[in-house]
Amino acid sequence: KSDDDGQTDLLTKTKPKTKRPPLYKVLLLNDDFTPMEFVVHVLERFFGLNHAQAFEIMLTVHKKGLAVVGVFSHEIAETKVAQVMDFARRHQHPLQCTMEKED
Ligand code: TYC
Repeated sequence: KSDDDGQTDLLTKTKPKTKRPPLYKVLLLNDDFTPMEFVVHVLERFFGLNHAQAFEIMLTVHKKGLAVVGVFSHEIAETKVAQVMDFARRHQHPLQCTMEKED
């Protein structure tokens, strides 16, 4: 073999480390005041969910206290959180949205 460098499989090889950027979960938190229809609208508008998917996730947040609404790169997750927080604030709803690094 012409490309044999003399190394054998018994010797340590350096792993080609092509490491992927970390992903972030975007979480929606429950509260007692934000109207359910507003949350459904947020999920349709900023997360591209259809009405049925949006309603289902809204109900999960309402019942469990929070839910993951999507997983994104750091930059996209930050943008989603900012868009939701700004939209909620402008409509004077206390809806909270946050992000968390995926394990
Ligand atoms: N708990 C709210 C209500 O009963 C509805 C709600 C759902 C609020 C999801 C926030 O992230 C949320 N009106």
